[in-house]
Amino acid sequence: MNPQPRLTVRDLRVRAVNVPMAIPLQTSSGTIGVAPLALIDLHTEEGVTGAAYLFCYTPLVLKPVVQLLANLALLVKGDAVAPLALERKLQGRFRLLGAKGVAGMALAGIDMAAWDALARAQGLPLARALGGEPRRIPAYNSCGLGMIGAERAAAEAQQLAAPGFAAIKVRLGYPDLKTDLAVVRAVQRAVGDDVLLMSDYNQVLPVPEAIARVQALDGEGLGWIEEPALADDYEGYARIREKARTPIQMGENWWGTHEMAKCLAAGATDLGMPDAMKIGGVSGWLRAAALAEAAGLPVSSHLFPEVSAHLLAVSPTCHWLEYVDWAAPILQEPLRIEAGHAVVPDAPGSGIAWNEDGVARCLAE
Ligand code: SMN
Ligand code: MG
Repeated sequence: MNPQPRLTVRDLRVRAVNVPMAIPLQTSSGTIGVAPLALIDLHTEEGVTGAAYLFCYTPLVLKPVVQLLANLALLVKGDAVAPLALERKLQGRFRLLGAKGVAGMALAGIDMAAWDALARAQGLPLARALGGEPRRIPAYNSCGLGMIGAERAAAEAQQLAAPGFAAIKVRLGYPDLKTDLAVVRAVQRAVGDDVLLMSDYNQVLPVPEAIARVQALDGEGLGWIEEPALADDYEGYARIREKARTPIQMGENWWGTHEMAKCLAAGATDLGMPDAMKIGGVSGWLRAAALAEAAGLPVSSHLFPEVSAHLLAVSPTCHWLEYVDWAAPILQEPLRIEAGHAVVPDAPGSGIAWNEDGVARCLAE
C-alpha cells in the first residue's frame, strides 16, 4: 500500500447559511426557527478537502464567526493537517483572550474539518480513522417538542416518535410546575410507555425551584432531566442531584474538558452530553470521552449528529445520540436513521458533503 502523503493546509473556505428548520424550537431560553451555520471547507495542497459546520445559535454571530475563520485561515495556511498541532498553535494565539465563545467555535470548526480531511485521505470513515468501527447508535428524536403547550406537544410527539424512535425530548420550564407536569403526562400518554421521554429545562430554574420540580417529576419515569439550572452552577447541581431520583443530564455548555472535569469533580451530574463544537471538536471530544470512561459517566451527544455518530461509536460509555435534522437541507447525504438508530456511514470522512443547491438557497446575505 502506498503511504498517504502528509497533508498541508492550502486554505479555508467559509460560507454562512441560514437553514430554515422544519419544526421551530421554542425553549425556555429562546426560540430558534433557522439554523445559522458556518460551513467550512479545509482545502489541502494534496487535493483532499475536509468539511465541517458550526451551529452559531443566533444569526447575530454568524458573520463574526465566518470573519474570524477567514482571519485564522491566514495563520494556518502552509501548516500540516495535524489537528492536535493546529489546536496547540491556535490555543496559544487565544491564550490571553480565552479560547471560548466565538474563538472556541472557530477552533473546533478547524479541528473537525482537519480530522475529516485526515480520514478522507486514508479512505476511512472517521470512526475507523479513530480506531473504531461504524456501528448503529441509539438515537432520540430532538427535532421539535418545544414549549408549545400540552395539546400541541402531544400531537408533535407522536409525529416525532413515528419513524421508530425509542426516545424523544420535551422542553420544559413553563411558568409553573403544574404545566410542566401536565405536558410530560400528555406527551407520555400520546407516545405510550415504550417511548422514553427525556426532558430539558435549558437552565431556566433557580436551584430551589429546580429541586422542587425534579422531585415532583420523579415519578414520571423520565429518561433524564437536562440543565434544570444555570449550567455553570456545579455546586447547585450537586444539591439538585442529591434530591433527585431521575438522572440529571448536562454538558452541552462545557467549553472544553477542563469545565467538564470540574463539573464531574463537583458531583454535579449523572449523565454527560458534550457538544462536539463547544468541547473542542473531534480532539476535544476524544478527551471528554476518556474523562467519561474513567468516571463511568454515560455520554450522549448534543447537536452535530453527523460527526457525533462517529464520535459516539468510539466512546466507551456511549449512551444516546441527539438527532436533529437541521443541517439536512444543505447535506448531500443527511445522517440516516433506521429503527431509531443513527447509521454511522461507511464512506470516507465524517459524511459531510454539501448539497450545493441547498447551500445556494440558504446563503446568508
Ligand atoms: C438545544 C440547544 C441548542 C439549540 C436548541 C436546543 C437544547 C438541546 O438544549 O439540548 O437540544
Ligand atoms: Mg439541552
